Amino acid sequence: MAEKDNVINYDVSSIQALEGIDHVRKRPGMYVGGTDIKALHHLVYEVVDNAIDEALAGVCNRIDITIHPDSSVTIEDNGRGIPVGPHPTKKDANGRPMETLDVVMTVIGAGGKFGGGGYKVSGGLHGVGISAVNALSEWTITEVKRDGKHWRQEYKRGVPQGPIKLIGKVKDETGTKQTFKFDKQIFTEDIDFRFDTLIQRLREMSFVTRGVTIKFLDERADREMTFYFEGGITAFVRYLNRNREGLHPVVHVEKEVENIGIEAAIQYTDSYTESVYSFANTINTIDGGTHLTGLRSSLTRVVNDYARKNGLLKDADPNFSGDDTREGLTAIVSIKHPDPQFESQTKVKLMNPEAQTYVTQVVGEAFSTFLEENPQAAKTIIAKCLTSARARDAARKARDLVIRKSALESLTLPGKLADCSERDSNKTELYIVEGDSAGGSAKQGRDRHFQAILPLRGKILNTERARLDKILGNNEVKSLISALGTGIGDNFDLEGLRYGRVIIMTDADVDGSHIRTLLLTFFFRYMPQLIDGGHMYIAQPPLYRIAYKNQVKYAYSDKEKDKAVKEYGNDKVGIQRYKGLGEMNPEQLWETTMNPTNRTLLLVTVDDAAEADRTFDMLMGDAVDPRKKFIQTHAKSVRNLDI
Ligand code: 0RA
Repeated sequence: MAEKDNVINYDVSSIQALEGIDHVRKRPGMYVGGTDIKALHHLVYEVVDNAIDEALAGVCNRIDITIHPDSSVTIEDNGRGIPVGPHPTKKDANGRPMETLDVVMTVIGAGGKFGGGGYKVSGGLHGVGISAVNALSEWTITEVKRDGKHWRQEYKRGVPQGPIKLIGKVKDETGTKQTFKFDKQIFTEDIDFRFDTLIQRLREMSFVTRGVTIKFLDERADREMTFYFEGGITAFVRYLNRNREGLHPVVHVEKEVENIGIEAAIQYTDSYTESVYSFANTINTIDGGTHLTGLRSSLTRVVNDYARKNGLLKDADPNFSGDDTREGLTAIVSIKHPDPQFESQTKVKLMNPEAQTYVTQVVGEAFSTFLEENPQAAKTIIAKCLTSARARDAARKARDLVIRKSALESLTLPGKLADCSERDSNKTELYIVEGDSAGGSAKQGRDRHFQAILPLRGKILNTERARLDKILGNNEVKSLISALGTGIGDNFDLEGLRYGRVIIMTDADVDGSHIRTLLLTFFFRYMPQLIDGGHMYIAQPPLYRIAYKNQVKYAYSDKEKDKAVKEYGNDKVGIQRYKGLGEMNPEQLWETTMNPTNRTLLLVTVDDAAEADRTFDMLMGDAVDPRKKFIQTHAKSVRNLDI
């Protein structure tokens, strides 16, 4: 090779690509936020985000996500397909143009969308693009259908394995198919993709990306779910209000201002809670931000203006507060911004100030027009706000009274509590157990010296639907509060806590997880200090008992069960699947779940609890399996093998 070529070598793109890949692999934290399970899921989101971008550009209406048995993941879309052919500027080691597909897949920071106009809105991981996913994968196989051709390229740890191959012809089809296997050299913890985590994210994406069919198949467990939403966020609002009475039809507005897409859907209901969600580039901004502030403040302003103008608020009446205009409000605000600024890398709070200005403007205009054109609805909404304002005052007084009373009652311990003898709360534990029969086993199996048992009957009161004064009147909740000894709400005092560890022990089934969600929601809303202080835990009962001759092993996952069976050599192994805690005798429950030397406890973090709270808010119906209802009421074409 001529010397001249070597000079060029120093700044050619393929070398930049190699250095970039190296950097991602050395510093995954900078690109995907670390190497934990959250980071692992980010890999999928990043690729899906790219497909969502195609959908948002109006050139893709199908996204299929499949987790294979080896935990490799395929994401296939029918978008335009990643461009194939020589790249206009990037050069390879010999000074020749690089393959565009390789640039998109390997050059860190090249992003994807260049030249073709249109902005990237889905806000992939800090904008790093699929090249970071590729770099963190043991292997990636990319297939592109574009311009009548079907291409295939393979990468190992981000490096192309030879030239791109033409593997066939296609008719009019276009699209991209990415399969990647995350690299165990990078993700060294024993982690794997979680169906529920992915489904939650995909569901949110489908709500804010209307008209796209998102199919998710988990081949590891043969579970499948498909989302399709024609109505976008209007359907989302209807879904959230499925068990509430809407006071008027959903108000929907969609407008573009200064290249920023703004969409909102609003409906007041007869409930007492506010359910408002905000999205920026399809990402659920769980900590809100400027777009959410804009939505809320514009509603308060419009309601006050209308009420004054129409004599519904008298001169002597004070304005409605934000709390008054939010009671019973269900709303979604979703913005598509070419340059979203987030407070942190985890993208939970939007910071762009102009988003607030434009949302206030667009929502204010639309909602004010709606009130003018629908005086009957306007009256009902304002009557509701008036009631809230009055009730707020009365409720405050009533609440104080109930709290004082429950503080007094908390001096007497509930009858159902099987207390422990130790008094030093640094050493004690309270097991909150679902149902009387499991409670019985736990009482017999425990170490009564330091372990106390509180059985709860059935599902505790649905905390989202009721007001605090009602919740405090619920017997199960009352006994929980008095057993803990801390008081509640403003009167909460951690000093009073009678048990250093509060452990939720429920069955490993759907009902069990429902009850766990309810309890976590209750603690999150009314005793967050317990979670903050690291006092909340979740017990981990085993799923299987595997007996072989006179040996016994317990397995806490299917993987562990398979491993144990293999170790025993498969023959004559007795496998018992525990459907509930009640199926374990007291000794087994002690050995597997309560004995500190054997058990595993999960520490509940504020994140977990917030997640439960959101799941609860978004997904829990009162009676019907939420997913079932979700599918029946809003999806047009849905298949679901999960229920
Ligand atoms: C670069 C440019 C264009 C599209 C894409 C990348 C693209 C990337 C991914 C990743 C997964 N699916 C994808 N689909 C498309 C624009 C192409 C054009 O202007 O024709």
